[in-house]
Amino acid sequence: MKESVLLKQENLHLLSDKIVVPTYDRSKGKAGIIHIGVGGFHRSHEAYYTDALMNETGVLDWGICGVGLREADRKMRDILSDQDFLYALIVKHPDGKVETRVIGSIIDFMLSVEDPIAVIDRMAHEDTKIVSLTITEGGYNFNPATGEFNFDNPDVQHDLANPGNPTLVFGFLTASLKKRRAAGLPPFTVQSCDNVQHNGDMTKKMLLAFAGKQDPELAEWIKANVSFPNAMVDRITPCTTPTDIELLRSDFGVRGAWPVTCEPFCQWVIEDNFSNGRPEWETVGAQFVPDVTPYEKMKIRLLNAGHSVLGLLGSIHGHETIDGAVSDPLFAEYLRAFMDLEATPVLDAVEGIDLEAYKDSLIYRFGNPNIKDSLARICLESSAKLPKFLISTIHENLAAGGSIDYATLVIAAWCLYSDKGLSRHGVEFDIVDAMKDELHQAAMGTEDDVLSFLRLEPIFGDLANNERFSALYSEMVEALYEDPDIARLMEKILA
Ligand code: CS2
Repeated sequence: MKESVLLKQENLHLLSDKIVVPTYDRSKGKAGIIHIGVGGFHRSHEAYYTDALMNETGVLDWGICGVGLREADRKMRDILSDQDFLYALIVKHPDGKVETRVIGSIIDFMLSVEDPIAVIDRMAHEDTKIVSLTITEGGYNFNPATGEFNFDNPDVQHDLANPGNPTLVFGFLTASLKKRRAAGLPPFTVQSCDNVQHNGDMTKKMLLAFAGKQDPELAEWIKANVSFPNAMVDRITPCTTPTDIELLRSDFGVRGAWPVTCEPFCQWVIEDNFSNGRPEWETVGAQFVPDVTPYEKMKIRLLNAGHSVLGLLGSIHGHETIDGAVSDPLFAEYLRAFMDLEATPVLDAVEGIDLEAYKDSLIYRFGNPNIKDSLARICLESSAKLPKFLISTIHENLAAGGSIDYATLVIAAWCLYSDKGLSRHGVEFDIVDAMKDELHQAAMGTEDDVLSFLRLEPIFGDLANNERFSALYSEMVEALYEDPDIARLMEKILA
């Protein structure tokens, strides 16, 4: 067997020439960006764009220092630091072609659980121009039904009482911005890269709520001086599996402990609103626009919601991956009908985008047989995702008198999923959700009170009191509890 090469800076020249490697001098890179939440998506998206920019232009001011705020980030930090912060990005095309590049834009990584002060100091350093975030939908700490900051969270209480020793992102942003202001430095831009509509506005609102409680005068300064560009981000990035690590070794001769696999498609639409300069990401394909609203709504309500439709219905049916579900004609037809009849009527037109073509492209992307995106990943943290991805569409269709059948079945399926935790064949789901217990408790009440699940007000708002919705939902839940053959109900809706 041919020997494989350990992924390290000093070994880059030994790699096969079919792998794209950083051509810039990483040792001279400055960390202009601090990124909180280095997971697969950050590594296939912002870090990829930044690496491509550094390769293309040789600019060195926009290196990335990763930051992990949770103990669970230690593994990523340890693996990346053993590899000089390099990792392989494996892009898998639908026709089987695989491209690999080594990403070099991450040049450092810090864990706040080891040294919170060092993280605050790094964020307050004059080289830091942007603090970007992928903290997942749940990380914004808002109550989805009211949209307000959740002060009941014990970690928030801790951070308010301990400004020098925070645990959550808002505590770190507040402490470091305070330091910058005291030092007379310009503030960094806070750039959200999560699937939250108006992600910049949302981050600003949450940060101002937190900082306003801790230091009202500082909150005023943040409000007046810090930019929070809204952005739409897109690249399907499944969880890394042992097969990816093996493919990297067998087909590319590289030993890397935590590569990232993703689809070829990549999109980043950003509002051009930065407090302290920005990389020229447009050189490598990002789009800067004055208003990102229509793009983000389109993506969240079609792509992310489409994923959730396949994720929950598909899990109950016994599918395991997105490509598996969408290659089942019933699921493909149902998905398209949901998009056409429920999601599209409440979307705004996007200049320059043909929605029909966009939907076709989503179905094509979902069908990529080499991206084995698991339904378990899609169903992760549904309580933070569904209010934005799907329930908002239901609310808007209720207000407009539009169709709600397709989405309502997904909510009924979510109730069964949370209650029994089993597919119709009895396969157990591994449910990961910050609200797992509440979801389970509420769903368990269904047999006594059919609307029990809907009474989770932070998720559903007042849907339980909406007669049209609750009547339809009750009928579907009853049918599903009687016989979890979800395909039968899908066919009925399609008929
Ligand atoms: C997915 C997203 O988390 C989810 O439910 O829909 O991670 C999706 O794959 C990305 O937003 C694609 O850009």
